[in-house]
Formats: sequence, C-alpha cells, structure tokens
Amino acid sequence: MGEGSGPGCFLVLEGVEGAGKSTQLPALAAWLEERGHVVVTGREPGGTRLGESVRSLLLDQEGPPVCDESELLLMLAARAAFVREVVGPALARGAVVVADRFDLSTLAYQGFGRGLGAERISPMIEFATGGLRPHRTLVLDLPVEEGLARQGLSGRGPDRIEAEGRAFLERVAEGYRSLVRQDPRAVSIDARGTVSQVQERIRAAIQGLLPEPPGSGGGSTPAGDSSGSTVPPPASNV
Ligand code: Z5A
Repeated sequence: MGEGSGPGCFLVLEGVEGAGKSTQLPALAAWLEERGHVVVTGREPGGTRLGESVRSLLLDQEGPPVCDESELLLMLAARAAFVREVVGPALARGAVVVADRFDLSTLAYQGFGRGLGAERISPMIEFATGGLRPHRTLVLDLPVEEGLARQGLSGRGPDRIEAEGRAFLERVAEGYRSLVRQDPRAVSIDARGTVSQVQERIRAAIQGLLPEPPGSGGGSTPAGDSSGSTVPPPASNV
C-alpha cells in the first residue's frame, strides 16, 4: 500500500481536543477546491461504515467498557478500512485527501496517553495502514487548558476518551510534541489566534507539496467515489 499509494497528496490534521481540527478542515478543503484540486475528506475513527460504528462504540459514554488494548485494536480496525476504502483509492486517482486524525493520534493517545508505548504499537499501526503515511501531518498545537476552554464554550459534552481528564490529555500533548520532533513529515502549527490566522499557517505549511491541479478544474469528491481526475505525482509517499 505504501509504495503504491498513487499520485495524490495525503494531508492530516492532528492535535488535542479543541485545537481546531474540525474547524480548519472544511476551510482547507474549500481552499484546495478553489485551486482546482479534487478533495476527499474523512475523520478518524470514522470515514467508513465500519469506522463510524467503531466511533460510536469507542466514544459513546454509555457504550460498553473498553480496555486499553481493545481501544487500540478497534482504532486500528477502523484505520485499516479507512485506508483501503477511502484514502488509497482517492490517492490512486490523484485526489488531495485531508483527514481529521490518523497515525499520530494512535501514537499520542494510545502510545503516550494510555502508556501502551509508541515503539511497541508502531508496527501494529504499520500493519493496519499497509505502510501508508501522510505526505504531511499538521499538528495543531494548543495548550490543553485552552483546548478544554474552547470545548467548554462549544457546549458539547466530553466523549469517553476526553473524560479521562487533564493528566491524560497532558500526556497526549507531550506525546504529540515528541512525535513532531521525530517525524520529518510532521509540523507543529501554532493553534492560538483567530481561525483565519491558523488557516494561513496551515496553508503555508503545505506550500510546495501539492500536485498540479487537474487542468479541467477541481471539485470535491465524496469519500469512496471512484470518479475523479488524475494529477501529476507529488513527492513519493512512504
Ligand atoms: N483517538 C484515539 O484515541 N486514537 C486514535 O487513533 C484516533 C482517535 C484516530 C476522536 O475524537 C477521539 O478519538 C479523540 C481522540 C481519539 N478523543 N479524544 N479525546 P474527535 O477527533 O472527533 O474529537 P476531538 O479531537 O475531541 O475533536 P474536537 O473536540 O472536535 O476538537 P477539534 O476538532 O480539534 O476542535 P474544533 O471542534 O474545531 O474546535 C473546538 C471549539 O473551538 C469549537 O467551538 C470551535 O468553534 C472553537 N474554535 C476553533 N478554532 C478556534 C480559534 N482559532 N479560536 C477560538 N475558538 C476556536
């Protein structure tokens, strides 16, 4: 999967709760479409029927008890489906894929947050993704406290993982910082400031990475749609 990921470009937004991923993703997708790219978006866990079922199972506070190991395996089951049903086919036809979370979430939340160990779970992630990695991971960096305050203002209650509390989220945040230091494809984006300031930083961080948009103009492609244009390849993935 890694070598044969196709001519598209795979971008991922990451970060702690409330960092602004879900706010920034549609704005980024719209900007890419305006520039003529075919854009496919998705979230993790989710993005496929299996993934959305796993999402409800894992995040619903009323759901069954889930031990840390089951949580990891379910996240990876969802990822395996997302890669094969959505990301891989979209990249093969030259789309720009923008995902809300991917492999760094597992390393940060399960590896660092749950303490399962990033090195120990890395080969499992690689098995689930078939070696597919994003061309760029944009880690929205916001102090945990600020993210929680934003979440509080949004009025949405915490999901099962968010309910783990402050110490857990601090381990996750520290995990992200450590992962960015080690991963040349990951960049830290200052997520403080206004929505448009953060969007500008994200756009700047993907400059030079995007393929030429198809000459006939772009447009969004729903996840899983097998139509779409082919564009020249960006830097090879994996
Ligand atoms: N998880 C995992 O453990 N392992 C894995 O492998 C994967 C995931 C893939 C998924 O939840 C959960 O699964 C997540 C990690 C775990 N759980 N936790 N905890 P999710 O990704 O769907 O939910 P989330 O990370 O908690 O997303 P979120 O809470 O929606 O945060 P966000 O998308 O980064 O933030 P937002 O919704 O865009 O913004 C939050 C609020 O702030 C909202 O009211 C905005 O209007 C506001 N906002 C956004 N930007 C700004 C700025 N710049 N200024 C002021 N206010 C802003």
